[in-house]
Amino acid sequence: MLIRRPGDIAPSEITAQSVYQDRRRLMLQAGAAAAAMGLAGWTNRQAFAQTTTGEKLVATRNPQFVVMDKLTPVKDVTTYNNFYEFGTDKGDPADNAGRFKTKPWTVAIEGEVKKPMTIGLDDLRKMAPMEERVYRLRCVEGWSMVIPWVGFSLSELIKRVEPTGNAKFVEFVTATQPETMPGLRSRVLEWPYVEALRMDEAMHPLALLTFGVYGETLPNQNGAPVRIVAPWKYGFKSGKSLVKIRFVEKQPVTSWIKAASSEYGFYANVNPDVPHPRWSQATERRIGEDGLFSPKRKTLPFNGYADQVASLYAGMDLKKNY
Ligand SMILES: Nc1nc2c(c(=O)[nH]1)N[C@H]1C(S)=C(S)[C@@H](COP(=O)(O)O)O[C@H]1N2
Ligand SMILES: [Mo]
Repeated sequence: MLIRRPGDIAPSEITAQSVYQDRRRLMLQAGAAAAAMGLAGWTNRQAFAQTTTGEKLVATRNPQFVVMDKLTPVKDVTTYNNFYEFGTDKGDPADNAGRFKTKPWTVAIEGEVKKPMTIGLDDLRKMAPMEERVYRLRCVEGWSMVIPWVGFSLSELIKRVEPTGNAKFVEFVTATQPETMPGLRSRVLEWPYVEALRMDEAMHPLALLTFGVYGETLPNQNGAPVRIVAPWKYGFKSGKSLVKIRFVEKQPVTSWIKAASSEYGFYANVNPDVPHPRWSQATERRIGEDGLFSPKRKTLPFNGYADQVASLYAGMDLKKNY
């Protein structure tokens, strides 16, 4: 028999991206049978721990944007979250985001553009072909994940709305639904959660307008129905549940800068050489993989994307522009 027990399979083999896709197809065809035959356990859980609301998103994997690290199990991706609008504990978003309303959904695109528009989610999704990309995500708190997102480059949207010469920054305004977001009652941050990128950063092909994860639409706790992912920056730059994209001339004051400008800067590029004032950023813990006693994992400059993005910051002092 070719059936092997999970214990016989090397972890690297189990979670390689290609295996994930093959397994996904295989499991869809023969999920129950495979489970009964002994491929159950965490293989199955990893493929299907997705929340029940997810719909399949057809996407083509773009190998140019796939890191080879082991994928973080979907269970961790969808239950260990930062989404302060739903509470500040890691489990709060998964526990509290169930009532969040994502239908109907529109995104207003305004400011310094020739073609401002308010666009419905379905039309937004059709702006460009969906791709699957595997990115590292590094939170400023010192943990990281490896996540298979679904979306397309934000630049696709930007090109269509034709920014004027005055557009120097892009501001992302995220949802506020007081009836469904218990965290809005707390004053940890100023709401709405606002983030921003410089125009050239927003145009970089890595900056992903993201609609899904693990082959399905985003769970609410991950920023449904549409969010940004800028993988070379600390996770807080990647605003969830976008309702407005504004093109502006002046550098926006983001929620985290308002909350603590000495701790969180505008650029927030992942940088092991620039410690947070209260902790080092030299190492990280990979969620779902590294335990308390695992050796420290080195954090990479620009989260490992230096080859692709370092030129955006040529001549800039990245200690000053943290
Ligand atoms: N609207 C909003 N977006 C947000 C946050 C938030 O609290 N509110 N947290 C950020 C932080 S700190 C991180 S690390 C990432 C986490 O994304 P994930 O939960 O999908 O891994 O979302 C970012 N986007
Ligand atoms: Mo974060």
